[in-house]
Amino acid sequence: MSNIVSYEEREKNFDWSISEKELGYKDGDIINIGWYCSDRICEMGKADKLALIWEGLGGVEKKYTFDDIRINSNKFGAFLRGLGIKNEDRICLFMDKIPELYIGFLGVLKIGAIAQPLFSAFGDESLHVRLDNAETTAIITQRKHVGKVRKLLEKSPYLKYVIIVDHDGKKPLKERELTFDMESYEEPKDFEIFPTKAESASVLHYTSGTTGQPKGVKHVHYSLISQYLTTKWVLDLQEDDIYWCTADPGWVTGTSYGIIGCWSLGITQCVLDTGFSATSWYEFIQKRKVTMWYSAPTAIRSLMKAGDEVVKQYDLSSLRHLASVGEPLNSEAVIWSEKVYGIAFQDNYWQTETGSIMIANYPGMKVKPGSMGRPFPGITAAVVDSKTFEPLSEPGKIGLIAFRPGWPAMMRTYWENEETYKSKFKNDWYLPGDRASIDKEGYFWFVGRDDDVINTGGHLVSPFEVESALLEHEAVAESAVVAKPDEVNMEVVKAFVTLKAGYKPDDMLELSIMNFIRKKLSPLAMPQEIEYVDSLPKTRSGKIMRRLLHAKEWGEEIGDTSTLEDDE
Ligand code: 6R9
Repeated sequence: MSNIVSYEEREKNFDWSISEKELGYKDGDIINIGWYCSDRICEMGKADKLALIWEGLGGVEKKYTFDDIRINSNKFGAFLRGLGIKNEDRICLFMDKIPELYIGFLGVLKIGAIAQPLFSAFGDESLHVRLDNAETTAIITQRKHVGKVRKLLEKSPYLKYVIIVDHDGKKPLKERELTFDMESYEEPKDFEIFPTKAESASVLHYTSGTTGQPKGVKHVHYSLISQYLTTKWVLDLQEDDIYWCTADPGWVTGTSYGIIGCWSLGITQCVLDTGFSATSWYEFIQKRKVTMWYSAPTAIRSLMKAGDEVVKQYDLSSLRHLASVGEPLNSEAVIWSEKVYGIAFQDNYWQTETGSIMIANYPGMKVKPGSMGRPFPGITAAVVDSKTFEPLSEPGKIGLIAFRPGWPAMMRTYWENEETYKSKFKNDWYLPGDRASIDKEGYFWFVGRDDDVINTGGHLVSPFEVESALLEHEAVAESAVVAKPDEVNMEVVKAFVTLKAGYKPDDMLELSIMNFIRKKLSPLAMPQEIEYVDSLPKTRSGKIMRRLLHAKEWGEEIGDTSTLEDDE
């Protein structure tokens, strides 16, 4: 049955209770995402339906039905409970995109604990600040990543357990390390799901801001109400779809839509746990007969670069609907995708903090290439003046994107940082920190971020975090980090550094600094260029003027420099 109804029709009588009814939820009921994504689907008669088709390096394949997902997430839950882990304890999932990541996520939620997924590409420093902030009790990981965890054990007394899901018994375990084998662990009898309620914490995702350490965005089980309905309407998932969300669950797209949305609808999804290449992606779509594909602009631009010819070598006729999120999707990419795949990528906009899609193009709506689309029904969105926070009524005027709080998946706070959370609200609007304009027909057009956060290939990198890490390099005296333009990733990290006396500004040192950041933080946070300078532009109060360096990189007007330290 098609989900397609016109935008106007849906907008007219919208109420979130539409979603609650479909999920059989009433105010005050128990609501547990783990149960909704597995047990409930089995109870609906889909126990034997495939939930996950997983493919790793060399074409290795694993398949799980919804009943397998139910049983294995119960095993995870029982194992963690056996260790004394209770509801609200933070449990970090630090794995590649292996089945244990997806299933373990539900297991953590089933015991009422809080899932804290982190990219397995993170270095020990990135990992440490996030575990430290959440005072995480246990980390679930793979052999290949244990080395990074061992580095931070000494300074992480709260971290009681390091759980390895693929231990082969060869190397001895160290302090606090345990093994858990999902397949061979005995199925628990009478496993009881923790009776979480709407406001019980579910997921803690870390996101980067301009200043300060990364913030832990706290979500609750009630977020399901938004995630379910946006998946159904925007991603348009239907009973026989084969869905492919290319996002890693270390990123909110990989949990809200790579686990919760699709499985709460009982849809089969496939996961490819190998690096990116145009041929391997097309081959995957052809082999798995993917019908719905949710990806990101950087990947689409890389596919564009690979060219039209390679597309013709594969049968991609299974594709029915394509969507994109994370960065601006330029109209060229929309038009190109329509040309080569016969259907266009449809853009949507949201954030870690919003928990679910807020502005979107979707089936049943006229799509305008280059626009993010219109607010999801039930979402009150505006563009407001940056000083008065009053909505700008004139079409085409640029202002700050603003949402009226109250949709189910909205974050409930930043972990241990209520002050910053509060600072995101002005005049009863939640401000996501982006600029846009709205046209006559109510379509939103993205303009840019309102802060210095770098969006590289859809991943937010804090200049502050990179600058702090740079200062730990023996040769660096001072640093300033900005975005520089890049054809594929839109933006990449660039660092300006001044050196300590005795260090030569040469290529060897540049490589050494780059590698230092890659290992400490992540490959994405690694500067793609280091520019040596004698001094950095600063304000009179001593703040580095990143804006000035940014403007130079982008060939923009420099603007007001009245507070600059060494202006004449
Ligand atoms: C889901 C996700 C959020 C930030 C957001 C904005 C940018 C997201 C976009 C987009 C232009 C789009 N962003 N979608 N910019 N067009 N369709 O991306 O979450 O990692 O928290 O990033 O990404 O700047 O504020 P998150």
